Amino acid sequence: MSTNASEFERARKVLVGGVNSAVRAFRAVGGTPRFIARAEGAYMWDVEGKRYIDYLGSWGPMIVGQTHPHVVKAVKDAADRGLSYGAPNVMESELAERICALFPQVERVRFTSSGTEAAMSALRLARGFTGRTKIVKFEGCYHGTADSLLVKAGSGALAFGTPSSAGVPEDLARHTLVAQFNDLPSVDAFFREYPKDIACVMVEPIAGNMNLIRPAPGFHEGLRKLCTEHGALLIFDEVMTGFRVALGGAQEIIGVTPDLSAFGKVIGGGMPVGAFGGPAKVMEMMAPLGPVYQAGTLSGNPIAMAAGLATLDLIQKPGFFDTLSDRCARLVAGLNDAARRAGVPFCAQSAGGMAGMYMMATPPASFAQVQTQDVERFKRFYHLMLDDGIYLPPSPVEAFFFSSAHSDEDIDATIAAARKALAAVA
Ligand code: KE4
Repeated sequence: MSTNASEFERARKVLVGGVNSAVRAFRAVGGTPRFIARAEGAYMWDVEGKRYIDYLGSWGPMIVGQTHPHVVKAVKDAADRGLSYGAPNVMESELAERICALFPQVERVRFTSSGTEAAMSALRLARGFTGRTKIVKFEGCYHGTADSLLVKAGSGALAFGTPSSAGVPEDLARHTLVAQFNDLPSVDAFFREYPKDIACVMVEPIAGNMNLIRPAPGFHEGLRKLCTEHGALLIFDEVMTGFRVALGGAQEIIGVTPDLSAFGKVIGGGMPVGAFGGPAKVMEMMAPLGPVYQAGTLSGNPIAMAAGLATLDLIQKPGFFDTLSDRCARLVAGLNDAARRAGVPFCAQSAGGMAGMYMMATPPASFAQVQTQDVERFKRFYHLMLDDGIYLPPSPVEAFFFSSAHSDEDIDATIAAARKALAAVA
């Protein structure tokens, strides 16, 4: 009988680190990754048959839970009509129409097969549209694995201590200017130094890859003003926050309109999808209309489009996000109560169906603050929760994800497990 350990040993013989995405390797929490055999609703089962309440949700896409009948049927029906055409299909137009209707400044969309491609292409478009080379990103924000963006990045790059990846030529990395999230003066300083050289400011509007960090009041209004004044494009990377913190993403909550937006995760419903979009006058710089090239064999794949459309069918139902937010907030309140009962410096917060938990007394407001949490105590907490059947993202610097499939019993069980785990690490 296969075990997680035996499967991990087998995987490491043919897959680097035994995984196909670095952050899955449990290196930030230690121990053996769980090899998942199947998932359903709010649950995943590993190869040993152990059930977990799933707060990973595939790192965000599974907002309606796993194997939702409406999504699975759409995928099966699409599969019966062919898996990939490499030619336009009407579902691409339908999904793009749905996105344009939800994001008024988005007049044209381009689908890709990952959030990385979406962010990378939006970045290339900003450089092509402005004719400028430098970009501003924020320490701890993660935008996938394009070279220019793997400079002081978040997510696994941060967790593993390689925020600036090897293999990115210094000649390229020097054009990536790294500012501090929630610190407008750090952005203003770059615009003063390079008033005509900055193509864009790319930001996670609500940070999720240095754990969840909310924007300070006025932060995004300040970015908007600086970009407008200096002719740079403001790019909101909503790969994680789009259709997750609200139907209209973080920009619906914040009330600031970017020039370009990147999307992913939820709009694929678990299938490989990314997208970027913005005003026609900017987007039409993209091939085949303009000189900025981009392409992808499986972009707009019919199975992925079908999964995304079916997921949007469900999350666009009236009241979906109110209910999701309220229930996620109930979980968070229970976690904070558990910390108080245990007398442990631990806290949690949520934004719609996205949440963060921190081994520190109050939620962090900056990259520097999130670095002060007690990582060793988090690791012990993590494994106590995992052993108790609660699957959290395996890192102290990742957000976690709630779904419409999580029941009251799941919430209560998670709170009970947290009370035990926090008492044990007190
Ligand atoms: P993908 O290339 O992984 O589809 O998307 C990259 C990306 C871009 N922008 C944001 C804001 C993101 O959060 C991501 C991907 N998020 C990580 C989790 N923190 C994906 C998990 C992984 O790397 O395996």
